[in-house]
Amino acid sequence: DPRSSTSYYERYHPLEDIYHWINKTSREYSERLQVILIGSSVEKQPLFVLKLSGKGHQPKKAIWMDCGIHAREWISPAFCMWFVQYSVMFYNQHSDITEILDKMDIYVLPVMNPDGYKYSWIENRMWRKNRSRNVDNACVGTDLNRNFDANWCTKGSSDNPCDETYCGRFPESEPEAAAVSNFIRSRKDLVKLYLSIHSYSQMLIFPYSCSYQEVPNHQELYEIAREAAMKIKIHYKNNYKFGAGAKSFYLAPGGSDDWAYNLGIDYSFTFELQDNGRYGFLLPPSHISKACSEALTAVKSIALSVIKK
Ligand code: ING
Ligand code: ZN
Repeated sequence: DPRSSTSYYERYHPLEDIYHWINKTSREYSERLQVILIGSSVEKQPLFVLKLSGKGHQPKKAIWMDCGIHAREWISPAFCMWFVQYSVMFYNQHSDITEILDKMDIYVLPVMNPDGYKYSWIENRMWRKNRSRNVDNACVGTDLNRNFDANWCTKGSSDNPCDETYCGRFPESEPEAAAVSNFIRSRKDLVKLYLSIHSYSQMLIFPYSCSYQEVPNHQELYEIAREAAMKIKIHYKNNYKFGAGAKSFYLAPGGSDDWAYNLGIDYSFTFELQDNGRYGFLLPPSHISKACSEALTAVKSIALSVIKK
């Protein structure tokens, strides 16, 4: 059909399509991909992780990457899908992804918040939180990126269920956050790099966001982020800011990146993809290709930096 000149990866997809894609892709590339069920959401949607691996013996060091913590950030699940497709297509063709996959397994969770994502397609395009009910409050949803155990529910989050940054009843009270935490804890000695993909504002953020304190390897994280941002600038002429979350941007306690860092994963980054606010969360499909390509450049740059340590 000449009218559909854009590929599957240059469109946004509803939740059911993403589940179908996970199934199809894992069967098509069974040599490279394994599906792991790590838990389920409040509304009992499965949380599927795709494990990407190259050649070589198990167990290997690993990279974790999650997308779609926040429902309305549609470019984020689109990036996880883009990344998986790129990896399986260009393994053994592009030296960078081949080297990465031969040295590290990559766990990709395309949609951490499936209930919220679905809700953002059907009911409210600007929904952010998950869809958990509160006992004595009509307001729905917990902010999953305030529900992790890192200075949980302090300044920069809210204990009011009606707020967008509601921290939940206790750390990991939400099944989506608990599933991710439990899975990573169970492989904590293997996971060397934690990546969490959000939008928007074009930033590469590293710990801490939950306090103004500087982490011990701040300088190293700063250099890794700077190099990744520089590559985006060179190849895509786009500007990404970078820095420690709270100091450079704003306080955000209970985030997954800080939790992962405190668990002992020394390389932990949150990406904020395109754009800078022109379209915000409503990034048009025509921008997916460039947004994902530049983010891919940054992911590869950071992964190769970590491998070289
Ligand atoms: N931003 C993230 C949030 O949870 C973040 C991540 C943390 C950004 C700290 C900047 C500083 O607020 C979005 N867009 O969700
Ligand atoms: Zn977000």
